[in-house]
Amino acid sequence: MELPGIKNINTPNLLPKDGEVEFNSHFIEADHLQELIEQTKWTQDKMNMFGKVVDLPRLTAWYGDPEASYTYSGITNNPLAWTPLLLNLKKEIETYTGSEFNSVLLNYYRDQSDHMSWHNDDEKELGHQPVIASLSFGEPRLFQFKHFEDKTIEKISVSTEGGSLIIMRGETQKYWRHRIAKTSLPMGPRVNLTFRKISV
Ligand SMILES: O=C(O)CCC(=O)C(=O)O
Ligand SMILES: [Mn+2]
Repeated sequence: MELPGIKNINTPNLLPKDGEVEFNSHFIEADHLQELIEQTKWTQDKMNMFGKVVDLPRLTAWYGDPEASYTYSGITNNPLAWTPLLLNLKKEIETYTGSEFNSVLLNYYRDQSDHMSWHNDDEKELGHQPVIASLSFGEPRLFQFKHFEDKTIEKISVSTEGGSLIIMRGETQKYWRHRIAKTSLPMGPRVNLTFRKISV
């Protein structure tokens, strides 16, 4: 299912320059939404917003190899041990991408008000030109890219249907920010898995 006004096209590169974002709208047939909601040890993290401590607008969890600890928005995460499902999904994505991952950040967007603001994943633990593979289950949400400097380029939008995969490579994190936009359309749950390789 696509969001109104968005026509998804499978493409080796969504970006016109300065990075690579591969989009595959039907990477996986199986729907693991309920399993992931129920089996994941979700955490409600906090963030600092204009001097106030508030809840992050989504739930998160971090799984991976024991040594793959990671600092994200000022929070240090020690990974939980891989579940069989997460390990299987990791292997499928490794085979498809030809890249290796040692951890996964899970994001649980409970409804339309959960979101993720503009950011780039350029933490030093991810290394130079990281490959980040982002797999989605559940409701489609608007995933957008915005160039850091070149204001003549319009935002690029895809809808992350259940089973779709976005792979960010090359200079993407250096030149582009991305987000999951808030929406006024009523939305059910969505779970997203971003596979990463943390240097240890
Ligand atoms: O939920 C998504 O698709 C995006 C997740 C993301 O950008 C992140 O975890 O850094
Ligand atoms: Mn990100």
